[in-house]
Amino acid sequence: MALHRFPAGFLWGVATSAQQIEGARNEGGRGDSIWDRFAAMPDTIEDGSRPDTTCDHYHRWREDLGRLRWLGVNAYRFSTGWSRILPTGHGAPNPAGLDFYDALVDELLASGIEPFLTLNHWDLPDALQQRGGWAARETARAFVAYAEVVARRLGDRVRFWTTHNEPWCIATLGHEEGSHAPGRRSPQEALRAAHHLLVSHGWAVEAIRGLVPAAQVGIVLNLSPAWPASPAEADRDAARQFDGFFNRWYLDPLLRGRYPADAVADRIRRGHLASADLPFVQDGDLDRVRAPLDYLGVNYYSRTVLAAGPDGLPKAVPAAPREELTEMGWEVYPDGLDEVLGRVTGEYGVRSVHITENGAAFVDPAPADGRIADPRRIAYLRDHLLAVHRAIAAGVPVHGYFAWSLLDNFEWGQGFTRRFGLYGVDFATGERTPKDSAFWYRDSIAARAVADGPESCIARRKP
Ligand code: IFM
Repeated sequence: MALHRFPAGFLWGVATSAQQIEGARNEGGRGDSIWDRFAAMPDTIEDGSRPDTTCDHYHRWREDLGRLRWLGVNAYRFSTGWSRILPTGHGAPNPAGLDFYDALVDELLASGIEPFLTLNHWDLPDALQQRGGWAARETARAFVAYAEVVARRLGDRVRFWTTHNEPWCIATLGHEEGSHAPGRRSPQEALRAAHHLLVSHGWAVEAIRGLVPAAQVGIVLNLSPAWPASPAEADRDAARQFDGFFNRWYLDPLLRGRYPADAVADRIRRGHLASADLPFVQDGDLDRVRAPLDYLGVNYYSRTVLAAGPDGLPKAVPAAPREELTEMGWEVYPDGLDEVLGRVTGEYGVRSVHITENGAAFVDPAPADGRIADPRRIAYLRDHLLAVHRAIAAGVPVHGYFAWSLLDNFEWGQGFTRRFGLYGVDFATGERTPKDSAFWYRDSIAARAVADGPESCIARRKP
């Protein structure tokens, strides 16, 4: 067994998001978000649940902070609830909403924990959705106004700022597939939404830098290497198509100032665009979108293996036996993290990366003796941290790692059926129980190192 030490100054964190943990839907002046409305619609959430109370972090935040201190993290990634701060999306901010995050930030700093703040983790105020949501350019302006409100209040203490979390999910799951809020099914709206997210990112970077000169500003993308299911030309093209819309549709505008031509051509072929003249892009937009990033946040969970469907469209296929999948159906594939890191820094020239989410949902047993045994989650976290360590040793500038997630929480369309937490949560009582992975992570953080072991050697598979 060898111990793999991480550099001094590395950020060891955990991540959460407001809608998934806070609850207190109607308290403290909060307005509804699109997820409150979506979850109240029939057949939208797998277990019919709603995020109204979820982990009740709004009331239990001080004890949750104690958990962060116990873990020994030196950074905490959280999001500010947009509809808690701007209940109607516009106008005067809600003082109680701002006070909540103000106190959280103060307490984090007093505990020696760096706040790593995300502005948009999917909880668009429902009032803005009623005016068109992300498909409307106006929402991009509303986002910048919100960013300014938060930066004015917290910019004297918060150094790390993230504009959006996983814009692909908002655009594609929310506007094309309809499985996420706001539940739209229009590829054309999805393309508009993606662009408005990107342009609002660029505008917000500038606004935040204007208000907080020392800010480190970035965006968080969920990236997944696209592998063809076979060497057949059709499968290789399926992988290219998937990569074009999942990864490059965001990486290219942000880092090169243009949309990927082949992916634009795919959308024209599918009838989602009339021509390569993208109607939603206005003069100067792409220059703003490519505003230099202080860091890129990478959320990595798995690779995606693609075959050509009967219609020629990419179809994700299972790439591993059931026992190598998490409860999300995602293959455990740590080598993909090396691949993503190599790509963003090599091909795209990113100079600083934080792994802003990485973790796994597994079925956990009931607590016994005050803890929950979760060996598969430990193995998952360890093997991905070892991938990060390999990347750093190879010279890749990775500066932080945030385990997803501190607590079991509201997993969007899957409700409370998928558990990612280092702490188990009994959603009936709010009681939290540490999992063995929490103890393991705490020990690793204390040692600033991760130990490998015979069982950590995941075979390097090819499909
Ligand atoms: O729970 C989500 C999170 O909100 C965004 N990234 C993926 C996680 C697991 O699905």
